[in-house]
Amino acid sequence: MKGLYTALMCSFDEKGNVNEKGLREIVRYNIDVQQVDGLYVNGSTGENFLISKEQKKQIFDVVKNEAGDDVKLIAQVGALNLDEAVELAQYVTQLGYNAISAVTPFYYKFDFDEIKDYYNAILDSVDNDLIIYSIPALTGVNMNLEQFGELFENEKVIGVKFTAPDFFLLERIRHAYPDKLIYSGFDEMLLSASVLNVDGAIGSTFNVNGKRAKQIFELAQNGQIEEAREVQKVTNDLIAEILDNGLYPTIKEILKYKDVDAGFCRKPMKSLTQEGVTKAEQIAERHL
Ligand code: NAY
Repeated sequence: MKGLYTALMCSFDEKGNVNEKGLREIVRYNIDVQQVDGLYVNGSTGENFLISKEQKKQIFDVVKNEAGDDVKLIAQVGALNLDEAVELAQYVTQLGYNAISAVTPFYYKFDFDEIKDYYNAILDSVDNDLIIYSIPALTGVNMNLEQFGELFENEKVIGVKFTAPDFFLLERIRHAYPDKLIYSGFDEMLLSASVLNVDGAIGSTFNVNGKRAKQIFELAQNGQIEEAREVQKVTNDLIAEILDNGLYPTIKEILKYKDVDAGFCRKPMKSLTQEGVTKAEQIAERHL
């Protein structure tokens, strides 16, 4: 399960329905052109928190059907409605997803016992491995080393998708749990995380910049830090412009520029203005 995973985008039509043909194109582009090791399906980048349970299932179906066994597949099933999370965990396990992942429960400021119960409920319902999805900037949930350790006691919890700029905590987790998988979550910090010996990364910008991300990761693993720093610099020139223009809609426009039918974002996420679309195309021309 090690390696580079794209946090997969989903193509929606103007009404917010899943555009299955477009989604298949995004899957193929990631596998065939970006050559990533796997896909992380229905994460933040997949606009997971803006879609219905039925749409989540539809996306899980289409991605598995298109990807087959070409690459590893991780299904993000976490939801505030725990029944839904359990149902989705069972659904993707039957479909043959290699692992599940679940975001820490958010919004109600759950205490750690409640967070632990949430993960145990999901884990007890399926025969599959789980990767914790930690993204404190969006969830407000900050777990410390001991709390990660408590969750790791369950051997079905095989790792964490660590989307935070806290390299002190990352180093402590790496040192304390050498057998757990750590995936770096911020693409602009991939080199720094790779130096700390993470097992892989999961990123939104890999949809369009996966090849370079893999270079950064592999160069760092080989100890070629100078070269890795140069590729991270070029990557960050790209990421800075994407963030400035609007993260997900800009990645979609870049995909469209590459003839991949990435469609629209779900409301209330806004679409780019014509000026924004032109900017996205210029970003693609200059950096990709
Ligand atoms: C997800 O579930 O899609 C992710 O969390 C992937 C990680 C991304 N985080 C978010 C919130 O989109 O790739 C990162 C991020 O977009 C990138 O580093 C730019 O900041």
